[in-house]
Amino acid sequence: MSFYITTAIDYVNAQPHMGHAYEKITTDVIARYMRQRGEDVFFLTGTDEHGEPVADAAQRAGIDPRELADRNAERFKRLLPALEISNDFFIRTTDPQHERKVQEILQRVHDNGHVYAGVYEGWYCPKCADFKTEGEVGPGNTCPIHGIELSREHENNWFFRLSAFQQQLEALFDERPDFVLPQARANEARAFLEQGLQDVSLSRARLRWGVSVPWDPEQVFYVWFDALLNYVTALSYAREGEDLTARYWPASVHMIGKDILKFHTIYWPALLLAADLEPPRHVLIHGFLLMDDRKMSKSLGNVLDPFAVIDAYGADALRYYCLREVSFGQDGNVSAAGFEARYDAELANEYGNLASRTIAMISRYRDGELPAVATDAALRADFQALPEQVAERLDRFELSSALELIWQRVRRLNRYVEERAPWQLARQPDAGAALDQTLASLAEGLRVVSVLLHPYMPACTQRLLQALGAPDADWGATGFAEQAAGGRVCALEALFPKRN
Ligand code: ME8
Repeated sequence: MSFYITTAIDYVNAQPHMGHAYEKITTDVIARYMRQRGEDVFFLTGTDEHGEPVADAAQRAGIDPRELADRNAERFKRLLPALEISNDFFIRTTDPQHERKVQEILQRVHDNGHVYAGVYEGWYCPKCADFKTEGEVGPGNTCPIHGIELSREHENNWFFRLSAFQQQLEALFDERPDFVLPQARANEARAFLEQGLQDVSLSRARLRWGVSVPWDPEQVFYVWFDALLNYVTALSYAREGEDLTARYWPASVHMIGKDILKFHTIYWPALLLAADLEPPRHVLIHGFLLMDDRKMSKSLGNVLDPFAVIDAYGADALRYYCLREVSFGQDGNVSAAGFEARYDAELANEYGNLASRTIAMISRYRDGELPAVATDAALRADFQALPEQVAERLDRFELSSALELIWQRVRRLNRYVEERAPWQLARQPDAGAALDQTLASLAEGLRVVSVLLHPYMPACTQRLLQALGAPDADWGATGFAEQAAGGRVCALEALFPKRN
């Protein structure tokens, strides 16, 4: 089955911060899990380069928007391999192929009768690039997200007949209770819909930095329509000489943050219907990373630099921390102290140390030879239903609770070492068989948790599986064997070295 997953595309008005990294990581966990399951996955991410957010930042920096976009897009692009993100393509909305396709699709929306000329009179936030309804305006006519004063706009532009899609969207929400996930976010989208939809501006008259409207080249498309369409346009040119649209559309999952829910759960399906395209299967909404209970954002100046954390501790540690510390779907505080605590206690100690001890004991007591004996039935029983339970959660995109289940088994293995005390068995001349069973069971448990942890921490789990002589990280390898396969272990450098 094809599985197409996307992240939001990031504004290039500033450099990437931890919130951006978080969204890439969570999406990557799902993409890697689906590949483990043998699905035909396509994973898209990229940058959103038009509109006021970028044009205004470029003006403040005294440079051309294209120069700012080129400079910052490069940084967002560099973040991906640094975080071990397995995306299949990186789209920039300034790609000429994207721009042409946006014009083609929106021309179709126009020709289908969903566009008309009108006058926009109301509030606008240039940072959100959002025309605010009266209900969305904060006290003193401010933006509730950015806290800045909104501008009063009055301009002739083209309108998209969003209101005409009220009933179709209601039907979509009725028929597909999992269209928006988690459920609480679906309720939020539904509440917006129930206020009654109003038509929205499709173009901007005063802005030059955008895709020009083919039937009125004096105007550019409103950045959100240009940006949303990336999910479709990318498929037409991501692979040279090939159009992947039929293979991957409709998208399986759009991963986004909660601040852009309205655009993805209301505007986007309506626009797709207007363009004779199918809405995506799921819009999956994550919460915000906070620092000291405030949203991390460039304008608030409280950003953690993901590059610095990766340089110091590696991508796996950052990926693990984000998924473990913040319950997926909710907001959560992150901090350097919190990161270090989990790094020491969970990664270096519970997992890293378990791995080094296991390999060291097999080397010392069995000369690196894995005993090919029956594994411990009691330990095996504790792993019995694990793959199914993890899959059940991951199929519902419950990323943190799946990780919690796996981590319980990491802890179980640590207890097993203490219970069996292999160093004592090694000193007893008649305990050879017990020691064989203990080492084989430990290695098998470690192998299973590592396969399950692979989507979360791809690099260190791969290293460990190699060292155990069992590199297969596909889903078929998640079962705890009754009979250990044997083989040899090799030396393993510390997965999570002690911090200085
Ligand atoms: O909204 N914690 O771009 P963007 C978690 N270009 N996620 C966060 C976050 C935080 N502190 N801050 C931002 C845009 N995000 C548009 C999207 S999609 C067609 C166009 C998330 O750079 C945010 O919720 O402001 C969004 O999903 C993504 O980062 C990009 O935000």
